[in-house]
Amino acid sequence: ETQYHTHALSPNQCTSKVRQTIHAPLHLVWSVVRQFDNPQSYKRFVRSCDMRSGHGGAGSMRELTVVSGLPAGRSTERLDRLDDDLHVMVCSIIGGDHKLVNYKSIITLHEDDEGERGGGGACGTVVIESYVVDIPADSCEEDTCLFADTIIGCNLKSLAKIAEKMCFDELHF
Ligand code: A8S
Repeated sequence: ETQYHTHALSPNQCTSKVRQTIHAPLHLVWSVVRQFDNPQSYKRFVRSCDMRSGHGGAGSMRELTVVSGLPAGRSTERLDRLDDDLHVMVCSIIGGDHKLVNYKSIITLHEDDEGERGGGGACGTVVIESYVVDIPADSCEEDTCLFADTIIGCNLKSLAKIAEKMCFDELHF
């Protein structure tokens, strides 16, 4: 679980990790996460996503516009790696009008057999998202990580809700 989440840090950078358990099978969760060209399906702070190059494979670039009320308007992001076998996705933020400079995130999915209820088989997924980012000159490590952790926490909670609904719908309809 931890092998992809060990980052080399420069002195002015910080890193953190957010973990979310989802009561839905890995393939369902991955089907949502892997769509680089459709982040707004679960990231509620994203207003729109325009592809600048590629169609969602490694090397693709997207430009996001963010919903109002946040200290940012847009973000330019690149998909560095998408591994459908290992369930690893690596993205870099390469531009925008926000304070997350040199941001790089890694998201991995893992089958969760703990908490498995008798008979039903494994139906759980653990999502781990970690990142590295520069600490702005006018900020500190604690505030920078709190800001990013809060956004990622919201994203992963929303992802859980959507995947759990997909799982429920698959079983009942
Ligand atoms: C992600 C993670 C983050 C996104 C941040 C941290 C962002 O989209 C928002 C506000 C900002 O100030 C920065 O996986 C930025 O989306 C919601 C525009 C990059």
